[in-house]
Amino acid sequence: MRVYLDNNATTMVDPEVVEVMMPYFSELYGNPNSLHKFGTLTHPALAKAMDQVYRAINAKDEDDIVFTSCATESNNWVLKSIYNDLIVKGDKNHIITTEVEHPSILATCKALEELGAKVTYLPVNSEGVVEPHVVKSFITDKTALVSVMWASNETGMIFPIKEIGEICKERGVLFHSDAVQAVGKIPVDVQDVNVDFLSMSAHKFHGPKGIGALYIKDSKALSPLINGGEQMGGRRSGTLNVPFIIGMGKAIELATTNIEEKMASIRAKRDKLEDALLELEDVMVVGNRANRTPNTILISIKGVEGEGMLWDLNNNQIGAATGSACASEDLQANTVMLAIGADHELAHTGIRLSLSRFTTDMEIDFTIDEFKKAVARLRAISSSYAKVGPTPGGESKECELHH
Ligand code: C6P
Repeated sequence: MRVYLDNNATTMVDPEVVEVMMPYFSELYGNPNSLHKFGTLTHPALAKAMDQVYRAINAKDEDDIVFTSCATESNNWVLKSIYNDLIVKGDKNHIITTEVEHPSILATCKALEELGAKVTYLPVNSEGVVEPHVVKSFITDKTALVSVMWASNETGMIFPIKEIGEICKERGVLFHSDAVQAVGKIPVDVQDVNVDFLSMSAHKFHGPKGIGALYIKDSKALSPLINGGEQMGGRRSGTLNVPFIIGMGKAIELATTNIEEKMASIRAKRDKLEDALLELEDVMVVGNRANRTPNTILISIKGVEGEGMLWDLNNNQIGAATGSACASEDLQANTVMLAIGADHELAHTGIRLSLSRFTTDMEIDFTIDEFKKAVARLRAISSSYAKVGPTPGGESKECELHH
């Protein structure tokens, strides 16, 4: 058996999604901007896909959604264009974000700091979440944008987006949320929260890689990141990626239809896995499961290096992660665990397990067995665990780290 538990990195494309995309490669391959039938024949499916994305997040106005190549592009677009529009050309100088955002936010902020922007990286609490009063206390008259993720890719913790949105509205500050790990996993309704910009990515909800979107409330002005032709109203140029947009539409529709039922089914499997792993001595899961996306567990296993654990699981046909896929090659400590106060040793013990609606009970049972065996094998050869041994009374829990 092979078990894929890295669905926060990417997901399998749903076969139903592949099916709707297929005709748009070699049959209906026209450029939608062409005036002949080859082009215009793509219009109905594109309009349907647009509608599917609108419905999924309850966007209302025409032109509020712009397709991009991925969430990294959506995030870069918002930050760089706000910098140009309100900092270079306006009288603001400040952007607020958090210490635990995805690198597509953090690295972009660092680049903007080099150009002269002032960026505040907000600390998070012991569960890895930024608290609304902290956001409020850092907003000044010079703040152009607040950017806070909807849910963490590392821990699954859901952020208080509604409250933060209200604070931004009161203070007249634009609010962006990177909702990559929320859309398709939990309900996201842009009418229910005050969010001006929202990033999403199809490959996180069983759509293809290489297609994302940016929701722009009331289609507000945002200078383009990519200049060129008049596609997407000149806001994002480049020939439309027809099959991928159609795939994203179908994928978001499948993920968000009866989402509560889907969440309950994934949550039951996640909780079964988590409860079983918490039976091990000296393990800790970051964050209260009630406030997490239903598919995610970030577990720390005392005395077991994350990379060693991954290697062992991989040898036993289980794909997991130590954290964000784009930070995994250089064997960094888990950045969210560091942000919530773990020391370097502990932050190297994090393992992220992320399920999907395709994860089966059999796969969970198999993972429980293999995971427990791997922990026993690795602890037996761990010099630090062997020296100190289990913590007396080291019962395991779902918990908060304390600074
Ligand atoms: N996170 C992970 O292993 P792209 O691939 O550009 O569409 O999405 C980037 C991105 C942006 N924001 C968040 C919160 C994300 O989780 C990701 C992708 C993967 O956690 C790959 S690094």
